[in-house]
Amino acid sequence: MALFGLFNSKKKKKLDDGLAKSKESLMGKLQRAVVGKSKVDDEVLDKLEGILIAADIGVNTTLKIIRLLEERVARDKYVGTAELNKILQEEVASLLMGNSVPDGEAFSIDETDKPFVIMVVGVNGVGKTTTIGKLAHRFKEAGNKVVVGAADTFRAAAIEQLEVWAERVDIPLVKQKMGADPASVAFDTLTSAVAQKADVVLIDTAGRLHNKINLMNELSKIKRVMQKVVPNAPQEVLLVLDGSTGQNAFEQAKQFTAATDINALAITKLDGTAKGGVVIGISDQFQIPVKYIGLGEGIDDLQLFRKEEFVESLFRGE
Ligand SMILES: Nc1nc2c(ncn2[C@@H]2O[C@H](COP(=O)(O)OP(=O)(O)OP(=O)(O)O)[C@@H](O)[C@H]2O)c(=O)[nH]1
Ligand SMILES: [Mg+2]
Repeated sequence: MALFGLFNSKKKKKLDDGLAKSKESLMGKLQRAVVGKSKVDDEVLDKLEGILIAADIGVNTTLKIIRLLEERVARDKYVGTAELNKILQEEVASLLMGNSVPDGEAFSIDETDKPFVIMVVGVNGVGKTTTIGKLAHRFKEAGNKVVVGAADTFRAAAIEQLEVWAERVDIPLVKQKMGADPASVAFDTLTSAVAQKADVVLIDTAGRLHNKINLMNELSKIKRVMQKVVPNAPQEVLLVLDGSTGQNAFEQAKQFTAATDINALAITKLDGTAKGGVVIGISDQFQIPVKYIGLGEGIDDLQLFRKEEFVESLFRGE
């Protein structure tokens, strides 16, 4: 139990440290908004609206939050500004969809669903390859046999980068030459995974095709070809978004989810940005769950997204 506690407090510290900039910016503004005010009134809520929008939470989600707070103020008659942080935490957490899965469950694969294939997609530079490295590590630590496939054949460096991660995690990688057909690499990877009785397969894809139609066609082709080997693959299509781009990440989520069957989201680079609020907007506005968050470039810098912890870390007043 002690070890478990230590592990959890380390994780919490990583989350708090990662979100520090977002929190500082938010808290500073919140404090200024309530200076000289003892009660949450229309004027405070009006300022809060501007603050939440500026924190990249997005207009629609911000309006929902303000409405919840208005209801709360009307219900409780008197809400002191000292309680604002706490109430904000409660209302934002209540807004977000989905339940958090325990780490143990999140990284264990159902016997009947092996190999579990995760195809990782997203525009260039968002953190796909890094997220694959971190995920491979988590799945391996949970006792799974993991294989990665270098289906981003667009540039040699992309294959090499994934190779570095595969070596670091100590798992097999399937690749072909630069410029090879990505669908063919994915096919080889699944064939090899089945032969090795692998539990989890992670497929890296390119983000930089000439245009969106080409990219979407290529992703469909990779899927179709994988299904020749594993009929229900890919069980997960993970869209990676760069959280530090704020509303741009939101736009990418919109475009990708409209064009492909995405069923999980990862939001990276939340460390060192003040735009962490974007996770709340994305989590609220899309039916697809935010599953993972990236809090750094290192192998241990990936966490499952837990809404209560996240909201607490962002809004907790010191
Ligand atoms: N600070 C920080 N950096 C990250 C995180 N995730 C990825 N990066 C960095 O972002 C840069 C791009 O990451 P990649 O994993 O190469 O992104 P990609 O989507 O595979 O990029 P392409 O293959 O070029 O499309 C690298 O320098 C990573 O180290 C994160 O959570 N935090
Ligand atoms: Mg990459």
